[in-house]
Amino acid sequence: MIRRPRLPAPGDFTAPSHSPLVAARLGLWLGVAFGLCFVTGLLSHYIQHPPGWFTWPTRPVNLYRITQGVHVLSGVAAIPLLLAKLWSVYPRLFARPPLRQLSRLLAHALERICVLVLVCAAFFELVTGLFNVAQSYPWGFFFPAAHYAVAWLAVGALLVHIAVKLPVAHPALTTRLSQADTAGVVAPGPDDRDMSARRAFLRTSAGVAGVAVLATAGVTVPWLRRVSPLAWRTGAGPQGMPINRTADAAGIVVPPDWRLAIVWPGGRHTLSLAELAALPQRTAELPIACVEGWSASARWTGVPIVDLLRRAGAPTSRPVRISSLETNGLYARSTLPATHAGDPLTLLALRINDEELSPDHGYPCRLIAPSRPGVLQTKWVARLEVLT
Ligand SMILES: Nc1nc2c(c(=O)[nH]1)N[C@H]1C(S)=C(S)[C@@H](COP(=O)(O)O)O[C@H]1N2
Ligand SMILES: [Mo]
Repeated sequence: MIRRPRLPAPGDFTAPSHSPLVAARLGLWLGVAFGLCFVTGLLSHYIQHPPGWFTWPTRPVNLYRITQGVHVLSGVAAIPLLLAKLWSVYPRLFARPPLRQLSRLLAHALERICVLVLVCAAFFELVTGLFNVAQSYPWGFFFPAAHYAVAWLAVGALLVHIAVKLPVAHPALTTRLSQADTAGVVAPGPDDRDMSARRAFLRTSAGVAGVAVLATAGVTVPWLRRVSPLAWRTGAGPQGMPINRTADAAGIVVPPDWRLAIVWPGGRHTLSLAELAALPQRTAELPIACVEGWSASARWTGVPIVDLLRRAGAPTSRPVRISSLETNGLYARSTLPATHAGDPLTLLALRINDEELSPDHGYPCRLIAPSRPGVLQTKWVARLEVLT
């Protein structure tokens, strides 16, 4: 007899990992990872595009290094957790829609659309983020803008999803997975075997997430570098520091009569490199913390921006725009908020690790400020402009 082929139903999938007990726990871990990733990502966005109400502290000097490290690592941890969660719940795809009752059908459809948006947005964020860590942009859109916009989609869909699933997730989370631990007094029954299979699945998922984090963490945690195959950037590069954009790639030609210009409403002052080098210098250990996740620390020596402004007679409690010799790069300019401009550790650096800056690190001088994204540490500086 030939059986008519039929679509499977959720009940046909009998692996113990297809269980709300597993899905809810993975969901909780994913919620934590996504939450950390979203908050740290939002911070990074606001630091680069500050709304009027936003200020970012200059201390500890490694603050941005830490928040951006958390951003990249929580994103990396979310990848295996998301795959495990999808494996756990995919039989639900075959649940029959409740066709009889319009209101239930609508609720079902809305829930499905929300899950679809959530999964697509989450994959988009994790995949584009991973490519960004690898500094590869095999697409036509501008990564930061797209990554930021889709983050809101993901978080909106996530909140709706949590609200809808709470009635299932809450009892699932409060049911212990270890009831079967009767220390071998009675032979384990089928339910006990399911429970230990679920525990093993969860342990494996957490383990894979942990390995993925360790494999990436060396980009930002120096002592993990030896165990991190993905930490290929940190430590490489001239003068012991990685380079994102070389002087050649940026088309930098330093004119022989280069002078730093300091301008403010109603005033202007210029200095040659020799004059800058003759001013009192300050040395500080500060990190470059790239938004892509790699970071590395160096000893920088230069003149605090606040001292330069004071000597020139310019106002010091204002934001300062830093412009470079670069004519058409995305990061040719940056703005120091007033808090950073006034901090004595915000340097116009002339030296790195006791050597003159190499062309790739920003010769003749570069900005280096505490707790600031790498993209805003402008190299090849030509002009400081005090804004009103
Ligand atoms: N003018 C200019 N400054 C720049 C950049 C740039 O492209 N142009 N890249 C920035 C980025 S993305 C980073 S991470 C740091 C890297 O500094 P480094 O090459 O000295 O390590 O420089 C920043 N300064
Ligand atoms: Mo960067």
